[in-house]
Amino acid sequence: MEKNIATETLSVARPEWQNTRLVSRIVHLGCGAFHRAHQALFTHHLLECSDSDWGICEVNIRPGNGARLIESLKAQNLFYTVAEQGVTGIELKIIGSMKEALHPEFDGTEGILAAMTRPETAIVSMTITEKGYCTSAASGALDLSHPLIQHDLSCPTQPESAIGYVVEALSRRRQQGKTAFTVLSCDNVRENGHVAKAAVLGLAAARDPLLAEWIEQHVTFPCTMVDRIVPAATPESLELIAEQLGIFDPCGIACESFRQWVIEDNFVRGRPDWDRVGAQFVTDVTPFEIMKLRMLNGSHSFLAYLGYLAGYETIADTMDSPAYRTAVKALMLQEQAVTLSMPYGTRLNDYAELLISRFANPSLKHRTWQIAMDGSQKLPQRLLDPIRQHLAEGHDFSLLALGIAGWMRYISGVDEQGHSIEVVDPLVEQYQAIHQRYSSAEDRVQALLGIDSIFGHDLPENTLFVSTVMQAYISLIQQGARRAVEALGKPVMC
Ligand code: NAI
Ligand code: CS2
Repeated sequence: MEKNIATETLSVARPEWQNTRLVSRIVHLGCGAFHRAHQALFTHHLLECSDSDWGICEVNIRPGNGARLIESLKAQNLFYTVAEQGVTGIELKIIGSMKEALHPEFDGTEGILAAMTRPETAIVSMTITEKGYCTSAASGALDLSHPLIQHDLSCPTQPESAIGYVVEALSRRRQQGKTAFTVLSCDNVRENGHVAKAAVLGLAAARDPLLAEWIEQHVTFPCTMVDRIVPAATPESLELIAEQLGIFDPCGIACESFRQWVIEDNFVRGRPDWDRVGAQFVTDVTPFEIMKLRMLNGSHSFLAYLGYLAGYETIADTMDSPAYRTAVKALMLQEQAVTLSMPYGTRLNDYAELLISRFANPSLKHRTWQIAMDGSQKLPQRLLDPIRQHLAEGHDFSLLALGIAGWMRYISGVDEQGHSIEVVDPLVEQYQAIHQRYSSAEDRVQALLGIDSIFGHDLPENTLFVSTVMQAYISLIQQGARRAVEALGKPVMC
C-alpha cells in the first residue's frame, strides 16, 4: 500500500461547510486518539445535520508523537478517518470538523496563545490525560512543586503545561478587555471540571490573586462523562483502515461503535448543540461520571493488571477466560455498583452487561499494557474511592483489593515468567526505588501504601485496608494472577 497519499483522496470528501461555515470557536488541547474519535466526531456530525459553524482548532503541546500527528493532519487538509468497529462490521467516517492544527514546533507558543486569545474562541476543551492537570490524584489540588508548573510560574508568558497555557490565555483576555471562555475537561478524572478549575485557579492565584478572582467570576468549568473505547493506533489498525479506504491515512483511528457523552450544561459563551447528535446535557454529571469511572474504568484497570500478569495481551483476550469474565462481573456488581447513588430508573445490571459485551469485542485490540499505564493517576478514582465507601459501611472489598495488589505486582517491573515489564507512569522512579530497597512482600506493600499522592493519609492508617491489600498481594505472589482471580471470582446472579 502506497503511503501518504491521503491528501487528495480524503479531500474529495470535503463538504462545502468546511470552506464556508467553519469557525475555530473551540481550541482543543490534546489531539490524541480519543478526541479524534469522540468530540471531533460529535462536532462533525453536528455540522452535517445543521447549520452549526462550530469548528475546532487542534493543539498539541508535548513533543514527539503529538507533533507528528499535527504535521500529518496539516498535510491532509485536516481530514482523517474514524473506523467504528462493531462486533459484526466496520464503518468508516471521514471527519471534517477541524479548522486548524497547531504545535509549538511549527506555530510557536505565541501562535497557540494567539488562537486561545481570539474573540471567537468560546471553549477551550482538553483531553490531556490524567497527569496533564499536574494535580495530586488523591486530593485533586494543583501540585505547585510539579516541574512544569514551576516552569510556568517563572516564565508565565512561555508556558509548557496545558494549565499554564489556559492561565496565560485568560490573563491576556482579561488585559485586553475580552470575554473569557469555558474550560471543558474531557478526561477520565473524577469531577474533571472541578479538578480543571482547581488547577487553573491554583496557578492563577500563585501568579496574581486578582487574575484568580477574575477567572472565578468569568470562567465556567463544566464536568463531563466521556465514553468510547479508543485503543492507540497501531500499524495493524492503520493497515485495516487502509484496506477499507483504499488509501493510507496516517491520522486514521479505529474505535468501538459505542459512544456516550454527558455534559454539565454550564457554558459562559455558548456551545454546540451536541445533544442533536447523541450527547446529553444535564445539570449534574457526577453520578454518571462516578458510575463510569468505577464500573468501566475500575474494571478495565483490574483486567489490565491481572490480565497482563497472566499473559493476556488485550482486554478481549482476557475476557475470553471464564474466570476473568466472572470475576470482573462480580467486581462491577458486588463491589462497584453497590457504591453508587444513581438517578431513579438507572439499570446498573444492564450497564454491567453492556460493559461485558464491549470489553469482549474481539475487533478491538485494546492492550492490557496501554490501560496499565499511569496507574498512579488512575487508582484513586477507579479503585480507592469505592474502597473508602466499603470501609465506612463495613462491606467486603476483596476484588478491589486484588486489583490494587495486581497493580503493585505489575509495577515491580518483572512479570510472572521473569520477563521485564515496560512500566509507564510519572512515579516509575519512585516504584523502582521501593522495589530495590525492600525485598519482602510486607515491606514493599507498606512502602507503596506510603505514596500519599495515590493513597492519601487515611488509607495507610486503616488497619483493615492494609491487611486486606497485604493478604491479596501475598496470595497473588504465591498463586499467580490466574489462580488468584479464579479463587475470588464468584458467579453473580443478576
Ligand atoms: P493519547 O495518548 O492518544 O493522547 C493524549 C493526548 O494528551 C495527546 O494529544 C498528548 O499530546 C496530550 N498530553 C499527554 N500528556 C500531556 C501533558 N502532560 N500535558 C498536556 N498534554 C498532554 O491518549 P488518548 O487515548 O487520546 O487518551 C487521552 C485521555 O482521554 C485519557 O487519558 C483519558 O483521560 C481520556 N479518555 C480516553 C479514552 C480512550 O479510550 N482512549 C476514552 C475516554 C476518555
Ligand atoms: C481506559 C480508558 O486507558 C484506560 O485507562 O480505561 O481509556 C477507557 O478505554 C475509556 O475510558 C473508555 O471510555
